[in-house]
Order: sequence, then structure tokens, then C-alpha cells
Amino acid sequence: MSTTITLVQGDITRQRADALVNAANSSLLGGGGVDGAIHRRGGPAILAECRALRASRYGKGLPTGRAVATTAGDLDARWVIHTVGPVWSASEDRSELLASCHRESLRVADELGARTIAFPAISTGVYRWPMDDAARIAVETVRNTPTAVEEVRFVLFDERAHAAFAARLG
Ligand code: AR6
Repeated sequence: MSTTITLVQGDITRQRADALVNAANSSLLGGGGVDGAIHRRGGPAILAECRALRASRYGKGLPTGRAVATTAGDLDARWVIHTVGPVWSASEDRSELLASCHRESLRVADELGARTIAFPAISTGVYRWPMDDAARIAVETVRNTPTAVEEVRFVLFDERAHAAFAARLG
């Protein structure tokens, strides 16, 4: 089964998909950007499951580059897959961690049986990763990761992000 990569410009919390990926932080307890929007629109059930994860498997938080699923609450999806992107660093190459976010999210999606998944541009907001480089890593990683997911949809918030991903998709 081959995976189709699609792009849309918009708000990821308005998307319908089996799984929506959240650009979370290690605490799993919310934040700004995509994370804030997902918890706002998804309602308290998501945070309740995140708190349970912190009380059990992830007492020290979810490590950077890893992914874990919860309910999607009131969102038009079955699951939210929370992943923690790396903070951009000019002095240290953290690309492998950003690639890992995409690989691990797809691995979790496969475990769940998700066939459609929507990703935001992980790490390109509060975590300051340059958009063109993030688009390169995201698209290359999805292309190179074997998965049963049929559609990987990148949901880009603005025209600049959409153009960066479109350029990489070719
Ligand atoms: N839908 C799609 N994309 C969005 C949305 C949305 N509703 N809102 C923002 N973006 P960010 P990060 C874009 O900051 O850089 C949080 O506080 C945004 O323009 O959400 O991985 C977490 O709790 C940018 O291009 O995630 C963490 O502490 C991209 O999504 C930290 O931010 C990612 O921006 C994670 O930072």
C-alpha cells in the first residue's frame, strides 16, 4: 500500500482524520500554538488522558522525538498523537530528533490502525526551526518510513509554510 502525501493550508483542529498530530512539549500538559488549539477545541478529555500518562508511563515527561496517543476528545478524529519536537539550535544538529517525531508518530498510527493522519509543521513555531529545513526533514522522513497509513496530510498554518512544503513535495 503506498502512502499519499497531501498539503492543505489551515487550522489542524478543523481537520477530519483518523489521527491529528500535536506539536506538544514534554510535560504533555498543554501550551501555546497547535498544542493550545488542540486542547481548547478537543476539550478536557485529552488533558485527562495526558495527566494519566504522566502518572503512569511518562512520569518524567515524554522525551523529545517520541510520540504517544490519546483520545481526540471533541475533535473530528479518533486519536491525537502527541509528539515533542526539538527546539532549534544553531550550534547542534537536532535534525534526527525532528525526523524521529515523524517516524514515531507514524509508528503509533500503525499500532492504532490509523489510515489518515494530519501533521502540523512540528518545531517551526515556538521552537523556531527554520521552515524550509523543517519541510525538508518532514517530507523526506515520511517518504522514507514504511507505514500502512494511506494519507499523510501536512496542515500548514499560513501561505509561507504551505509554499515551503509544496516546494519540497515537488
Ligand atoms: N493549526 C496548524 N498549524 C498551526 C496552528 C493550528 N491551529 N497553530 C499554530 N500552527 P507550535 P512547536 C503552526 O508553536 O514549534 C507549544 O507551546 C505554527 O505557525 O505550535 O513545535 C507546545 O506546548 C508553526 O508553523 O509548535 C510546546 O511548548 C507550527 O504550527 C511548543 O509550543 C508549529 O508551531 C512546541 O513548539
